[in-house]
Amino acid sequence: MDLKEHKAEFSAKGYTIIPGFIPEDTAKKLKIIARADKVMAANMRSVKDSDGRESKLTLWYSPGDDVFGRLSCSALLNEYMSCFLGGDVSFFHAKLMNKEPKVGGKWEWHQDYGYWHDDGFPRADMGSCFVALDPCTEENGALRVIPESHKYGRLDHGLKGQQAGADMAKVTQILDQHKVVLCEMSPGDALFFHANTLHASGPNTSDQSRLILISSFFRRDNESTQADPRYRNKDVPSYPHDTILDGAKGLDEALPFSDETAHIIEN
Ligand SMILES: O=C(O)CCC(=O)C(=O)O
Repeated sequence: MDLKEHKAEFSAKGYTIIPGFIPEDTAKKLKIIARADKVMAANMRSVKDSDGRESKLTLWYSPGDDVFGRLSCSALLNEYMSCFLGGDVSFFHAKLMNKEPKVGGKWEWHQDYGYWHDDGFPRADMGSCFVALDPCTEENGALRVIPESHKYGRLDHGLKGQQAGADMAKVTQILDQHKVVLCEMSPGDALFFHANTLHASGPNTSDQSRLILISSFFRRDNESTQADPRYRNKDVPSYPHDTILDGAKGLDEALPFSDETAHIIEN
């Protein structure tokens, strides 16, 4: 599929998968860097699901000149996201998310705009790019999406475990109309999805980890009405897509990491 076809799919279904968005060996090197990254580990938080199982995530609001920042700021990623959202985009945040073998938790059905709305973004012109660094399979908790759910507008969200979950009565109605798609992915594949697309994932019952990077964006004409600089347009560098590994290091400890539990976790 070319970019035009991916855009048509994104618009119709609320998501599109780009196989081999980064080369598989680059994804594997990113995984090795993440595994050894002491800054990532020091800024990692655990999020409990409604069964008490934990997922781990490290989230930052401004990209550094490291491999993860370079991927989030790749000119190609920016071009795709701007195309899918229909206008120039700003970086919002990025997060490395790990579900450890056997113990990693599930994520409830939710829309990202379900809680990003509370950060003052006027419209749902926002989206994310999920890049697989490990294989994502049903057993280790691959993402599931509900095609076309982005067309239903923002649903109410409440707390489930330490996660924001969408109103299940509404989700059930939507599920009556649309069949869930399990997004099994290989390292290097990218899933672009709209902020109103309902998504969830199961626990990791396998003996393989499930490490991924999610970079999130908002349209520049949709920055938050709040003064908080984390939610306002940011000027960040743009890197050629094939120079991701030139930032051959992990996260810088000076990055603005999330140190509070807004967004997805109850204090
Ligand atoms: O890691 C996952 O499986 C889901 C993550 C997610 O839904 C999110 O960050 O919004």
